[in-house]
Amino acid sequence: MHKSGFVNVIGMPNVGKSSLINLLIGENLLITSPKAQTTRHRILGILSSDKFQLIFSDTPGLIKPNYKLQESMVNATMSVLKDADIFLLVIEIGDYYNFDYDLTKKIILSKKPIIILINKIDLGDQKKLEKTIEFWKKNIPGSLIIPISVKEKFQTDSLVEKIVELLPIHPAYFPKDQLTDKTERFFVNEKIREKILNIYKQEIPYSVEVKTEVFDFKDKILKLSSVIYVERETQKGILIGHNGESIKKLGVEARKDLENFFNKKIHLELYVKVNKNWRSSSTKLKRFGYQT
Ligand SMILES: Nc1nc2c(ncn2[C@@H]2O[C@H](COP(=O)(O)OP(=O)(O)OP(=O)(O)O)[C@@H](O)[C@H]2O)c(=O)[nH]1
Ligand SMILES: [Mg+2]
Repeated sequence: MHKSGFVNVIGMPNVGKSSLINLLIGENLLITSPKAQTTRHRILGILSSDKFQLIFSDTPGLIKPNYKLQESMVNATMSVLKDADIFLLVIEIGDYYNFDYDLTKKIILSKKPIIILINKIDLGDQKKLEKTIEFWKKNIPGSLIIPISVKEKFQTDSLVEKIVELLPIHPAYFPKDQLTDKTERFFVNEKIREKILNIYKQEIPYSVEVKTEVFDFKDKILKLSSVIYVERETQKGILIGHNGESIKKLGVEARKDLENFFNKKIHLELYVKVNKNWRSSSTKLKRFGYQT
């Protein structure tokens, strides 16, 4: 008996969706950061064994869109309604919000199984946790609620088993050694963007898009050349920094991370270019691989 299905993960920004999937698939695949709106695409993370295949979908956090890029992020998240076998709704301890008009309401109406994961319980006390459980139990009756801490790996070991129980009997959808639906180049872009989220402040991380132009494995070295696009000339200056110090730091950190990710020696070149208001142009977003 083989089980397989689409496990679609949704929740507000920054609640730990990507961190959770990385932990469950046992790979540092998806980028994470303390800043909201880290994830911009729907990305699959696949966990296979002899007996099952779980196809997790990471999604951008639920937001009200203000510009075209955010509209595309919302569309990416909405697409989980079409193919889910089960939903994981990730909540942060202490989060009570009105979900009447958002995707949460739609997933309830879909009648698919929902597991509500109350994450980051290492940040709260018992009283806060009880209040959070009470709210979600009342608002989404009949769903399984599990308090977890991805950071401390609390109650996460048994999660895979619980998800498998709820999945249909079905053959694998993907080859058993496949980890994701995205390309290696995509993850180079993402890892560089992750470092930008960590290093730069204010609007910079939200104004950049990374595109890897060269991905070439030769003489045991993976040669990468990536362009960081910003929206305005002033942002280019900030990215490069005084005497190029900021971009140098970015290059060093990104290279280290990419060497771990690909398990290869890496030569990384970074360029910064202005692509005026790319976040607000459907044509430009499409060229960067966003669905608009
Ligand atoms: N204290 C604590 N921090 C956590 C836990 N799980 C995740 N985090 C942190 O929360 C932050 C956000 O995690 P992400 O996995 O990027 O969150 P996300 O829901 O994917 O965020 P978006 O992609 O922006 O929607 C990161 O700094 C994580 O390290 C947890 O259990 N406890
Ligand atoms: Mg994320």
